[in-house]
Amino acid sequence: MTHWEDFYNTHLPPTDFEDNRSLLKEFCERHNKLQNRIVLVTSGGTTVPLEHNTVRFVDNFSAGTRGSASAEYFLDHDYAVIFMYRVKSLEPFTRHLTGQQFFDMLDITDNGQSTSITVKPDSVDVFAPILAKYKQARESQMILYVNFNTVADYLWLLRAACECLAAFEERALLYLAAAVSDFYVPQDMMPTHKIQSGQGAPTISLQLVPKMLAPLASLWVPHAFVVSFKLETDENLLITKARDSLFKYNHKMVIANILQTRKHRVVFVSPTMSYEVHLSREQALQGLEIEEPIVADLVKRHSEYINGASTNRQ
Ligand code: 9Z3
Repeated sequence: MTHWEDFYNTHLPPTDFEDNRSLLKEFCERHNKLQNRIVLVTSGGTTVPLEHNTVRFVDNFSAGTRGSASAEYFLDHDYAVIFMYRVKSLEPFTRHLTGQQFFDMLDITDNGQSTSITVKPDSVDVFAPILAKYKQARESQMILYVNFNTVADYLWLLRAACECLAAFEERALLYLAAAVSDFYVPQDMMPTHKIQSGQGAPTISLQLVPKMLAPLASLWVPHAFVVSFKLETDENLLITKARDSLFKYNHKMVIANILQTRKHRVVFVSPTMSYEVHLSREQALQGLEIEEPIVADLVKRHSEYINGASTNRQ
């Protein structure tokens, strides 16, 4: 496996990297001065391009539901939120109005002189609270959006965000819900142009992506409350793999989930305990989202962690 430092030495940052780095710096400095709590929410799947001029790529499953819903709940708990997401995956607030839903809420009228667009009366009740919360978050500058496509984009942004979050020490929470590729084609092993089918079926050799949780938890943000997600499809592996990850990277919490049941069941695994958070059928039917209790539980644990740290320092 490539060492994490070699990865940054051999992979160019994305073209908009410096712009995003400035945005991250400015956002973090402002919220740190205000002594706010901050959370980095990663969301959506990373891609692995197979060609430099990318026509084909390998993708990781994630719609971005977990991350985008959680970002909204963290805002409700007064956290400043860095929402780092895959381009075109779900985003906080707009996630409630996807596809044609939004257009179906609107009316258009044309009296020959002017055209006006209005929200249908029966849609106002749905749209107004979402819009109000969105406006509140944007106008109070409590949320910053940065996005990625490839696993390399993601890893560059992740490190840059951590560099800015380090100053928050225990007040920073990292909520790593993005589905990050474990395998990739290194840039120096990738063809420039589209792979041609005329040359026969290609054999594509994937390498292991370095595990960035290691430097992240031990070097980049050693005082932060770091929570990672573990996605499995085999229930028999779920808890063992979550424990392995905690043991290896020494962070605070792994939230384990199975692909098919992720919307109504997760298991919190910490070094000292494990417990399940789940939604009943009735709760799901009432429209409750599992991200609400997940975030509420983490906010409580984060508070205990911050309080513990200040007691230990006295
Ligand atoms: C998750 O396990 C997320 O909960 C989901 C959310 C991706 C399942 P959706 O976006 O799905 O709501 O559709 N994320 C972590 C996935 C991951 O790649 N984790 C790595 C692993 O399991 C370790 S950090 O090895």
